[in-house]
Amino acid sequence: MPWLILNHRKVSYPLSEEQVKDMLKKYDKNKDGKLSKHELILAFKEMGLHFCRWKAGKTLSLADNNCDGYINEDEMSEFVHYASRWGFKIS
Ligand SMILES: [Ca+2]
Ligand SMILES: [Ca+2]
Repeated sequence: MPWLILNHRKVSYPLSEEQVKDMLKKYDKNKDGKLSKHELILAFKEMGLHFCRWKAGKTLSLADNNCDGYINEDEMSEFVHYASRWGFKIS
């Protein structure tokens, strides 16, 4: 299992893949079990990332395997694998 460190307001702490998924699920505002582009933007903003809109679009183009325009739980795992480029650090 990958371990991630999220740099958020200068506090770094290790995160497992499950913890990252739990964090993302909190932003599933309409509780449909998947993240829309709008929900991704909110999540990235809260995580303190820059270029949230661009990253939300990028997340959909990279991780949306079934091309329905949403990120479901399986696809969140895809996100975790490349999230290290965006201020997440794999220790
Ligand atoms: Ca949703
Ligand atoms: Ca999808």
